[in-house]
Amino acid sequence: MILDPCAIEVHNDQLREKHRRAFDFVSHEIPHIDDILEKLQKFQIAIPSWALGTGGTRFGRFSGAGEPATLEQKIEDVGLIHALNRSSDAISLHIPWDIPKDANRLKQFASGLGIHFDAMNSNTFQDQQGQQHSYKFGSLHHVDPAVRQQAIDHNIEVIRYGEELGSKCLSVWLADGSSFPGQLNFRQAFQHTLSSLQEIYRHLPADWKLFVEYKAFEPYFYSTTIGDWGQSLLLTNKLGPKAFTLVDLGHHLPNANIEQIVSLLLMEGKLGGFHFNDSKYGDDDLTAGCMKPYQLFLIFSELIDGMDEKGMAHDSGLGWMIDASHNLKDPLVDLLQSVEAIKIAYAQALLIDRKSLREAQSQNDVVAAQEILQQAFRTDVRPLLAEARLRTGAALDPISLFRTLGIREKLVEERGRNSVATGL
Ligand code: RM4
Ligand code: MN
Ligand code: MN
Repeated sequence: MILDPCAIEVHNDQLREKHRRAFDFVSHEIPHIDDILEKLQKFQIAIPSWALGTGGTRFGRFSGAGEPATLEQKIEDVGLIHALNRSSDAISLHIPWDIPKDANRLKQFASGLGIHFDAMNSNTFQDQQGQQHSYKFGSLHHVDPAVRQQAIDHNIEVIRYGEELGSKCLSVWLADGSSFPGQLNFRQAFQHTLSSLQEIYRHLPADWKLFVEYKAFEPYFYSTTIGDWGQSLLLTNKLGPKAFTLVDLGHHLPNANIEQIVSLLLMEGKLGGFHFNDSKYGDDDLTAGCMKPYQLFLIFSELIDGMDEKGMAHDSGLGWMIDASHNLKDPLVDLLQSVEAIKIAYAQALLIDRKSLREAQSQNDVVAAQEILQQAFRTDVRPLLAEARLRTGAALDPISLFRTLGIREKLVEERGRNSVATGL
């Protein structure tokens, strides 16, 4: 389904007056408003192909209806999100869930919707039918060189698919770990992982990046071979200048200070990108900003501060992506909510009075520092996001338009009740 641009115009006309009042109210208090609006228009967040269908838990999966059953349909779904918010112009594929059969045709189809291909993701956490060696005891860290080689070859194949589609990045997340003390030799597992990644790195095209994602737990329970940012940073430092650490918000132990992690990785020039989501317990993969919006804001505060210091462009300096799973809400609506929450945190962080904050820090004025941060966090920036959308031809209220147009109902009509997306 392709959205008719007239529908957006009609919708915006209905809301324009109300929006104008809200925007005028907030904007005259904000000094560099045009600069902020321009940044908001440019800022894009990629959508993972595996978040477009219904996610499951280990207890069950309650399928939605009208899920995208083919890669074309997944691209079409991202096209719909982007048409509504003009803030999600890329899709991230996971191989082998999304093997492109005719890359040129897919590329053309995607670019017709204003979509390009973000990071490619490899999968060595599941066994595929007909696969020679099992990943039951890991992949790149495995004790058996034949298993490691199979996982290396898979990653090289993923790079090839990505090259055909115009992607510029490989993201590696390993499930490798152990569930019982004594099961693994930690040093050997790390060395195997390093040499396997070095082999993959050798096949990385010159203008590509390699993102190494870490996760503290799951699916194994005792140890994870790339368990935290320190272990990822050790690897990316040893690998070379094209290797970076990827931060997935749900992959930390409870109460980890993620904003501090981000700040130091950025300082070291080793932060590659983000997987946004939110959680109460762990890798819950919930809508970004639904649980801890203040944390998301503090993360963006560090990002902007660190990126500005290095002269990095906010929109293209790092990889911005959602990594979520939708068990209850319509995935498309949930993704719209996530993008909105991420951009709210970004806009609020742009409002921070940096000069006064530095002054407060240098005076050890703890009270002033908190006031400055919370002044920005408590500003309602939603009219700024709406204005940025209006200026790019997106909908003033994407979720209400999604609902009034009955987009999911139309997708169900087209695809049927039982179409199921590949993924977890
Ligand atoms: C993992 C991790 C990866 C993603 C898979 C599906 O927990 O977050 O980024 O590829 O889930
Ligand atoms: Mn992730
Ligand atoms: Mn995850």
